[in-house]
Order: sequence, then structure tokens, then C-alpha cells
Amino acid sequence: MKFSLLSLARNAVSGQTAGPAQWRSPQPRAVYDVVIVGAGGHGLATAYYLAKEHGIRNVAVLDRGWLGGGNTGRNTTIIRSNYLWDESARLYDHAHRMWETLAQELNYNVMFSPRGVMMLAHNVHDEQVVRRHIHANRGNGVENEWLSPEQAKAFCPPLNISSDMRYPILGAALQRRGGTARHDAVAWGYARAASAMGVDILQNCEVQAIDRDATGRAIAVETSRGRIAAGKIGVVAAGHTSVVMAMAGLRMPLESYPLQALVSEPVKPCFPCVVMSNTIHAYLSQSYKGELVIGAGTDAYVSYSQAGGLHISAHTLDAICELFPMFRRMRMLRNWGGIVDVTPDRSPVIGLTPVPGLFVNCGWGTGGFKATPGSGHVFAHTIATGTPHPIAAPFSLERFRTGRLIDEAAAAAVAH
Ligand code: FAD
Ligand code: PYC
Repeated sequence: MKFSLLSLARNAVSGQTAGPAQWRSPQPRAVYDVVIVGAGGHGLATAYYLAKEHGIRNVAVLDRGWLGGGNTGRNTTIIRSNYLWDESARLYDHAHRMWETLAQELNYNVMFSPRGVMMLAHNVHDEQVVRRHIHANRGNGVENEWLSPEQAKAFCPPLNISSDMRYPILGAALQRRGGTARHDAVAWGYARAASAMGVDILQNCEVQAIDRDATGRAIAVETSRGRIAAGKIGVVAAGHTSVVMAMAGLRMPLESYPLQALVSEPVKPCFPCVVMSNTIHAYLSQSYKGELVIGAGTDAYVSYSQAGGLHISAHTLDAICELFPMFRRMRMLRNWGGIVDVTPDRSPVIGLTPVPGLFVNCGWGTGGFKATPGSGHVFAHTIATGTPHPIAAPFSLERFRTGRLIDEAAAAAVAH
């Protein structure tokens, strides 16, 4: 390996600062109509749409750390909607369409960049899976196309398509309107816009218990900043959902894993699109700052450690050097991990829970950034009306009892 592992310094987060102080961070009120647990992109988007579309402004978003400091500020920002099943196509494409106007909606530049997402096929099995997804996507009106190795190289010139490489390229799926956005800007944009409508965003406010009344209804959260009563509570605490839901006596069908990413030193623009290889666990794009943004795989074991095994990143860099030989001498600047929560069918849970007054949005695993606007939009509807949004309805917790699963393991991008 030619890349410099010694230069690979671990940072707590992906290099961003906590952002401009343009939102209100007041003392908690005693009572809110809705309390959202988790100020990641999904929680903040939920608060924004509660205020904007449902007129519910007496809302608090609580985070034990700082807003956007969870997976929202740690991911590799890939946006696409090439999932397999009809239910997923509706959910992810709803979100994908919202990205196209999100900067105007929030009056905040989220740097959405639809530069094309290409998924590589390295063997016959990959090709069959990819082609199946292309057909399914097209049937759902989600554009996706097959490229030969030569067409893939024309779209992404740094790609090595020689036949004697360790991971030969048999072709690729291309979603042209897939791309990236600036992850922390998404959190800041939703936070500022929600705050302007009266939403309170309470940082350093850890939820430590959920209180229920004699009927079993969730009525308040006990936090590190005191007790806060709530008409309704929405839990959007990716990676730690099981811990929070256990406070209300619920056991969730989730496992938590570390997932890593890293960035290189910044260089001039040289990489035109997003390339993903699910088989060999390498995901690559170039940020506007010039850094190569690289996604690695999950650890093999459940854990709440935000580091992850160094061998996982080393394997990914090995694969990147094979796929893109011109990056062999790049130095890596930062490496970090996030904790993702994964359901048995690799699809999220959005909806009601057996505890009245308590709602949950979780299980996005390795792929929820792309869903942020759509997730917040349908979850706000679900909380406001007490009825699942039609797009969210198939993603109920109930499906793990009925067996009506939505298996997206092959589309989830990162094998786990
Ligand atoms: P988060 O942003 O994690 O927010 C949850 C918040 O809950 C956190 O801020 C946390 O502090 C808070 N919290 C937890 N417990 C408590 C408590 N007790 N009290 C109060 N607050 C609490 N997705 C993609 O679509 N594309 C990608 O390219 C991609 N790459 C990824 C790469 C990595 C390395 C990682 C880690 C994830 C990646 N993802 C990707 C997944 C994506 O980041 C997540 O699915 C998404 O950001 C989840 O958003 P969220 O708002 O639900 O969670
Ligand atoms: O969901 O596209 C994705 C993704 C890529 C890397 C991690 N998640």
C-alpha cells in the first residue's frame, strides 16, 4: 500500500466546526407540544416540517451533544434513490426530489451536487443484482442505466478497467441525478429555518428517562437540563435509538455498528462523480474543498465505539488504490466513525410505537443521509396527525411482527 497510514489521524468528527450560531439555544420551556430527541438532520427536518406544514411551533429538539454532531456530520453525503422495492422507491425518491429545491426552501446553500452516482459490478453476481435494480428502478419511474466498462471509464476517467486487476469491472449502474450535498449545511439549514419559526434547539441536553402516566402514555422526558413535559415525543437518535426507546420499556429490532469514513489532503478537482463499490467496500467522491471523501465498511461486531477498526479503513484504501491507481500517493488527513443502527431488513422504521404519544424514526443504517428531507417530511406528518404518512406506512415497527419486510440489503450500499 502506497498511501500513508501514518498520516491517518483520527478526529472526532469530519472536520467541521459547530457552525454559525444562528439558531435559538434558550432555556428549556416547561412544556412543549412536541419534543424531538436527536438534533441530527432527520430530527431537525422533522421539527422544520412540523412548524412549516402543520403549524406546530411549540417544538423542542434535544441533543445530548451539538446539532449535526452525530451521523449527519459524519457521513460521506451520497444521495441516490436506486433502491429495489416499490415502497423504498417511493420513500427515497420523495427525498431525492426534495434535495433538488432544498437550498431554496431553506434559503441556505446545502451544496446539492447531482454529479452522478455510479455503482460498480465486479463479478457475475454483482452484474445480475445491479441489472435487477435497474429494471426495478425504471419500473418505478426512477432513472438508472447500465454502462459497459468503457462507458463507465468515459464517465469517470480515473477508473481502472484493465482486465487483469484484482477486482475487474464488468460494468456499472449509473443514476445521473444522484450526487452529494454538504452534510453539516443540511443540519444548519434546517436548524436555522426551524428556529426562525419558533422551534427551540437544546444542545447538551441528554435524554435520560421517558416518563409515562398511569395509562402508559409518554408524557415527559427527564434530561440533563431538567424535566420537559411533552404532548408527543419523537425519537430520532440514530445509533442510540435502542437505548432511548428502552427508557419507555420498548425493545427495538436494531443492532448498532461503527461505520467509518475518511478524507484525503485537498487537491485540485480531479474526480467528476461518485463511485461506489458495494462488493469491495469503497465509496469515493471529491468535496468542493478538494478532499477525496472515502467511505469504508462497518465493523463486524456490534459496538458503540465511534472509532471502528483501523483494518476496515486500510482495506478500503487498498481497494481505492486498485480501482484508481492515480490515488496511490494521496495522503489521508482525517478518519472518523459514526454509530449506525441497522434493522433486520436494512430498511428504516418510521411511525407509531406501542406506547401512546411516542413515535420513532430510526434504522436508517448506513444510508439515511440521502433520505433526510423526505424522512423529516413524512415523520412530521405522522407525528402531527397521529397517522402514518402514506409513504411511511410500510415502514412501521409492526412489519417485524407481520413479516412484511422490505429487504434492501443489496441496495444499502455497505454490506453488513
Ligand atoms: P444523527 O445525525 O446521528 O442524529 C441523532 C442525534 O441523536 C445525534 O446528534 C445524537 O447526539 C442524538 N442523541 C442520541 N442519544 C441521545 C439522547 N439520549 N439524548 C439526546 N440526544 C441523543 N447515508 C447516506 O445516505 N449516504 C452516505 O454516503 C452515508 N455515509 C455514511 C458514512 C458514515 C461514516 C456514517 C457513520 C453514516 C453514513 N450514512 C450515509 C448514514 C447517515 O449518516 C445516517 O443514516 C443519517 O445521518 C442519520 O441521521 P439522523 O439525523 O437520524 O442521525
Ligand atoms: O447509502 O449510498 C449510501 C452510502 C454510501 C456509503 C455509505 N452509505
